[in-house]
Amino acid sequence: MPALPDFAASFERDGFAVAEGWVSQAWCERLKARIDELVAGFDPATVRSVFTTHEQSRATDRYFLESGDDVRFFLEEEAVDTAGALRVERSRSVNKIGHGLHRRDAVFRRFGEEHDLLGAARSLGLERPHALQSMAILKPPGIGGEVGWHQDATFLQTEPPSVVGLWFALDDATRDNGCLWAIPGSHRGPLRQRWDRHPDDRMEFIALDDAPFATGNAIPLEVPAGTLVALHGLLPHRSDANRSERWRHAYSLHLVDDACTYADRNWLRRP
Ligand SMILES: O=C(O)CCC(=O)C(=O)O
Repeated sequence: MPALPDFAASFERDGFAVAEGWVSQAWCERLKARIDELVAGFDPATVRSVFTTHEQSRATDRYFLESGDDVRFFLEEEAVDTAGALRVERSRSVNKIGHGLHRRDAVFRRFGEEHDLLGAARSLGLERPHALQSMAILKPPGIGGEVGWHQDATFLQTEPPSVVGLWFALDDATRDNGCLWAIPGSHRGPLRQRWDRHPDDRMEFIALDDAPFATGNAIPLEVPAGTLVALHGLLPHRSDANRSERWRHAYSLHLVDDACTYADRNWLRRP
């Protein structure tokens, strides 16, 4: 793995840090091949959840709530018709696979070990990093949906906030195929909302601060395959829909600091 001399410094300054060439082409291909295998083996009829960060309805969905330590499939919003039937071929119907790939899938587990992702998180300030949630994000050509502006600390809550995202481009990510966008330095702003799990499993967004995100300062993070993008948990980020002809696969791992208190109200029960 390449050395990362100014990685932590830019992470602190901008709220994100970019390391091109961190993952070999061979590993990118291996992870994509594993994603293809998983998709080939899944039965769309079992899927009850359509992923979108705009919608609270997913909140009531047990399939989602119990995915924390499992390998489950979430469909693209546009992939199903009103009767729930697939409108596109299965290979392009999946939005993401989550949220326990890093524990439950041998290939993703090996990837984490070989790349010392816990060490990477320590270098970004986590004292006792705990890899909590993982996602293979497929962003299929033509249909891959947008992800709205959000802070990851909304979805993985510790006191104080500690979540860090390690996002790996498995394909070249450009504006055309829905690369990440971020607002440099905006991780110094407050957490805007929390996504709370109530004792009855109802989920609710709780407003904390109505300061708008300075989206006018947003920049696209166009990166080649093999790039690691580290994201501070308070950094607002998003991605566009993929209306291009090219895939935009990514793997995303979220870690929290076990030196901080993990809130009971998190959607994800710690395995
Ligand atoms: O890959 C994307 O489009 C969004 C990823 C993201 O928001 C995350 O990993 O926190």
